[in-house]
Amino acid sequence: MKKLILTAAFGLLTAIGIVQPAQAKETQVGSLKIEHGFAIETRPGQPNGAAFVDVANRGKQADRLLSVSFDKAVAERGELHTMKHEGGKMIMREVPKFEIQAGGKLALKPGADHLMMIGIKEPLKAGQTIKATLKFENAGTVVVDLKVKAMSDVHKHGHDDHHHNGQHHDGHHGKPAKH
Ligand SMILES: [Cu+2]
Repeated sequence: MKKLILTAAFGLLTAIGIVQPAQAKETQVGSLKIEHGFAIETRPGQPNGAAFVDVANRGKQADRLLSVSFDKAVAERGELHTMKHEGGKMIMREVPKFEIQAGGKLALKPGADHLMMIGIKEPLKAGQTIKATLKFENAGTVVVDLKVKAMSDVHKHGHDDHHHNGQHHDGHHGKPAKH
């Protein structure tokens, strides 16, 4: 009981912005559990960035992620992106939604489906925590924390990110990538 009260108090303080949790925490909305939210640090002048979350659906009904948005001080807007092989290249495409099957999980990751931050205001720095607003068809709207990770922390997890980041800058988002 005591723990419950403390948790509730902490949640309230977090909601009004007094407590900054050190770790991006998991968030529950309806039958969805959202966790492991992160974004990748950006270089000065880099216009766009990528962010990721895991969404587990413990319900009996499928749900859909319809949109993502960010604090205006962080990024102008957000898009849902997927990666597709086209003519031997990986191309990013905006999609209208991501499906989360009943009992299933949506796992966004570098080189695959991701959240795109368009029009970044200040470079994202590793260690920072930013907020993203996710809008689901059934579960509604929820704000989640995204921990900003260093590029080097993300790259060691797989070779696919390389293509991903290359495409971010060679593709419709502008500048060439430097590695
Ligand atoms: Cu993208």
